[in-house]
Amino acid sequence: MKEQIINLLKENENSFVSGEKISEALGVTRAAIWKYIKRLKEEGYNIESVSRKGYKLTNSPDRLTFQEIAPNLKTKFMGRKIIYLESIDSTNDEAKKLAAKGEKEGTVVISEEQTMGRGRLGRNWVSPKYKGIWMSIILRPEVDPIHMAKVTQIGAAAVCRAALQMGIKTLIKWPNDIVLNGKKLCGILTEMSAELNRVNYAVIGIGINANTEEEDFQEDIRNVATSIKIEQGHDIKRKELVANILNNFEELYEEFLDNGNIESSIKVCKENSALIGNQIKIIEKGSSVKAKALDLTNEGKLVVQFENGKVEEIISGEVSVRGIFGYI
Ligand code: BT5
Repeated sequence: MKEQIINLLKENENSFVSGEKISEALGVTRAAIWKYIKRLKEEGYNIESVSRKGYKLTNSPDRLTFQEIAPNLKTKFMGRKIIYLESIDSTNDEAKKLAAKGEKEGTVVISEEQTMGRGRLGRNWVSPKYKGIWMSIILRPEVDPIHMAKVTQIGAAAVCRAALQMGIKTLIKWPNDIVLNGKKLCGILTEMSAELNRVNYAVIGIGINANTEEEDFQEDIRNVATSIKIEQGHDIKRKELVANILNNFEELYEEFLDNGNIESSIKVCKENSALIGNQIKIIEKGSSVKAKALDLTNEGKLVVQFENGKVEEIISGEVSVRGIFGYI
């Protein structure tokens, strides 16, 4: 009911809607409406109430609900259902549970905070309340499971393009990071359930430090992590960024559904690469090797040249990449 009331007020944004009209349209008493309005105000909606005139919506909060994201959404199926949570352990875990129970492709789980946000290999992901975008998209691609590592590249390209549409120039640090001014802004975690030749479902988790502040990052990651707010000095509209990401993600993902083709995503990843042309360290299972990053293949593998001159294509798997002197 709360959602219906907000929709009605949004249709008439900046003008009054009488209690009587809401009551007739939605079939609830005026006392009930008043209670819902009170709750909406507590959630951050600015609603003026004037006797005999009714209610006027003057401002909506930057909450990541479907109502708030939908006005900027241009997708057919991505994000057409958003499961909005105040708090959860991990949106990837929640999305996996829902997918296992049959939740459809394109459904997105978003939480205002994660109490056990996860990175790769059981690492921790810091996810403070209302300050970031912590979301997971459920996918059911009819492609061979060998293509699934590419989904992370699609996500990276979608985030990079979406940020650019808001004037934020980021770089993609293969395989799963987006960096802003040399520090980590976003991490991506793709997980799947598959049989030998069939994907049951996959979940792509995207974590973005949108309005996170320096003190939200513990000491140990403060010199590698950043947020849009830290870099730009002001808050950004998270709901707009989410919609932009979903719009871009759907377009790039539809290309992928054609037999795992990620040409457009790779183009974005190459043009905005933080690594190509640079000396890097490739870290796997604790040991580190120096190399030069040369290129990305159409399959999403990183082409590197080791110090002995040998050129190799590496797959994302359990690899981390660092710059020679620092994070990139
Ligand atoms: C990642 O792992 O970068 C993947 C992060 C995915 C997070 C999303 S949020 C929604 C969904 N639900 C989840 O539970 N997860 C996904 P990895 O490459 O392993 O990097 C993890 C490392 O990044 C940590 O060990 C820290 O050093 C650093 N880190 C932790 N929190 C960070 C943050 N908020 N911003 C930047 N760096 C962070």
